[in-house]
Amino acid sequence: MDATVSKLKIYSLGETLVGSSKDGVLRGFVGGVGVAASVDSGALYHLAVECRQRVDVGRLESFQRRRGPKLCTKQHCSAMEGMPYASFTSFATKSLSFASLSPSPIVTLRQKSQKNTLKSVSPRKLVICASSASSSGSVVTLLDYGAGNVRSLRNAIRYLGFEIEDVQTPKDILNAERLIFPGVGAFASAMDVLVKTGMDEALHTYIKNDRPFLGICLGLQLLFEYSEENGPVNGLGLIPGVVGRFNSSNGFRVPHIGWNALQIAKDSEILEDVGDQHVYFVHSYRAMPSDDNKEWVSSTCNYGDDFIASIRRGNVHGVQFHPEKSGGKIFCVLSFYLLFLYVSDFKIHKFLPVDVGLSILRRFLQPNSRGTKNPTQGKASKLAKRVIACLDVRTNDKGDLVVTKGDQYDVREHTKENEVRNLGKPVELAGQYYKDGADEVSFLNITGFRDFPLGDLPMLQVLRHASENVFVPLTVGGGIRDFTDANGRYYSSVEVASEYFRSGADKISIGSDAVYAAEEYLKSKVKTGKSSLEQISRVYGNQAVVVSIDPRRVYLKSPNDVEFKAIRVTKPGPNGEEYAWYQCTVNGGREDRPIGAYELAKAVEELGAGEILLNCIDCDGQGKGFDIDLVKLISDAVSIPVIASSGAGAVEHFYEVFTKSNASAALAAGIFHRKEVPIQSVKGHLLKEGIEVRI
Ligand code: 1PR
Repeated sequence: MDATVSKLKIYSLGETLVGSSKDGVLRGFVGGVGVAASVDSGALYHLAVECRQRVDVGRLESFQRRRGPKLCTKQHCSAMEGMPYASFTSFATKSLSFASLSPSPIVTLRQKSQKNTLKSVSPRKLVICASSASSSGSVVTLLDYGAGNVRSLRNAIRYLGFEIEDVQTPKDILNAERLIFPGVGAFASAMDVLVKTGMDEALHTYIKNDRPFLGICLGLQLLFEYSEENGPVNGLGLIPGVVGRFNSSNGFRVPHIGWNALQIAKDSEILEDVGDQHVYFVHSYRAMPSDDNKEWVSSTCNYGDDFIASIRRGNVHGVQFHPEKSGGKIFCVLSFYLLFLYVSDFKIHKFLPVDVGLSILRRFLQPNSRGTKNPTQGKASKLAKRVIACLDVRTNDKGDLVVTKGDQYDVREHTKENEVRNLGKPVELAGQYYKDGADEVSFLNITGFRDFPLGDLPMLQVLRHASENVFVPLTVGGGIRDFTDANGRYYSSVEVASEYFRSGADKISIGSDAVYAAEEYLKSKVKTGKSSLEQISRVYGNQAVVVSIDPRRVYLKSPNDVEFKAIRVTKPGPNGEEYAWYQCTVNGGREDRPIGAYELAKAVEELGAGEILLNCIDCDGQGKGFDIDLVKLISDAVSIPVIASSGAGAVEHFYEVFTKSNASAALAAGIFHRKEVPIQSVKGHLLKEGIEVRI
């Protein structure tokens, strides 16, 4: 028996529990459930702790499925330092005999000699010794100037077990032990805030003093001399160079959205575990490597030209990509020990997976953590085609928020009850698709056009919960528009979008309101700047705004029969028609509008859309493949990325859409929900056929 256990690392939360024991009972003050290792004795514990904090039933359930504790050696234990929680759960199978967690109490953990059983202890007998925040090594300072969504980053940091302290004043920057600056929004407004608050000077001093710093995306760009974004606008001037816009004239779509490969230029330390795996980028501006800044550049990425993907000098790091969104698996040597602990027959044949992006963050947060010495060599070489899982969400007749899926947008069962088809729970499915390798997860609140999204708190809750465990981009759509509620309170579309971003969305998707905006724009040829699309993309950047198009095919005898763009279709219509145009609809396909998908796509690109989600009502839920004619038409018409959607029924359909059109991503719903085709089979097939995907 361990007579004394002074320090426990709790990996689910990563919080350090400081406790002591004369009788084998560990005492502490943390919340959550997880796995713990005693740093003193090398003993491994399973741990359930709840203390004045919300019980996360989902986690609790998964915890209870885990295998019971075993002893491990000191060596194993120290090797576990820095391991993310995800690694512990993968091989967990067996149930623990745990006393139930009552709503109020504290620690329920006891180690007994040899048997290592865990026992519930009455809270009365326990002494709270320390809060996790008292361990300064686990605190990171975040410079969030409130211009956008940094919830994903917060979630990722917490997931890795770190506490966050927010910068309130320039002094907080100077006092930070470790500072993360996740720049979001536009360059000019970010610089404006920094200058007005005096944080620019504090950042200068902090970085000049080689204090631990990680700038993400705009947080990297701001270190350069100036940016061409709405400028030129002066930056912090710490790194020689200019931030300029990608050039879309050479056929590369802007924004650069998706998973691209890094070329490591020098020892970057934080990228050590990554090798040449894909990481997630979403941006329209970038800095270029030059002789003047080459001492800084630690990796580049190619997208038309080589641009700076990361910098490093001493303790100062910056990444253009998003580690917090670059979930995905690498195999970590350290996991060997854990596997040893959890696999009873000791047949160890492979290493456990660790999230790519999170390992980058972890290396910054915990520089001495040990990862794999020789990064696993992936096959990443260029921008990967994305595979997206889509969850159409709505309230069913019982009032529960469910994932549903229609056939040609009809989501009701054709039974007497005519109920809404229920294919699962949104948060669970999103988590599952993340684990299965989805490159993005989209939530479409399909009744958002009639229900006010800010009144739809369950949907916001879904986002909040999903974003805690999903470390790839989350898009949410439905009901994004200006709104006046029953009390006469007016909400702008930016407020609605902001609430979605705050709740965990990385991108928002606009359907009906974008159609009205495009119609207006085409009529007047004037950009009023007042549409939801224009306003949201101005505040959050166009890379954060997707326009979802719901067109329906209308066959024609002649292309001249309509004023909108018509094409010769591959398969003639029911009466032998050789042409069709694609008529846009609003309100979930319920209302046809006088505008074609082609005209709409071009208009919304001009109005500030960063990406198009291209559905097709005819193909939706049919499983017969994407409408290649439509996807080709739209992906050739615009220079922003296009996501092909509707109709996927087999792995071959993904190959077809990527080889016959310029789609950047393909989205499916039904086949994933019904478990007919796993995401990994889609990716496996694409890889086999020579199409680069993130593995
Ligand atoms: O108009 O801004 O409120 O946004 C509403 C959003 O909800 C739009 O993006 C619209 O596409 C979506 N929506 C509205 N009604 C429905 C419906 O199905 N009744 N779903 C709906 C659209 C289409 C796809 C679907 C693919 C793939 N769903 O997202 O997931 O077709 O399906 P498949 O792989 O099974 O074929 P606003």
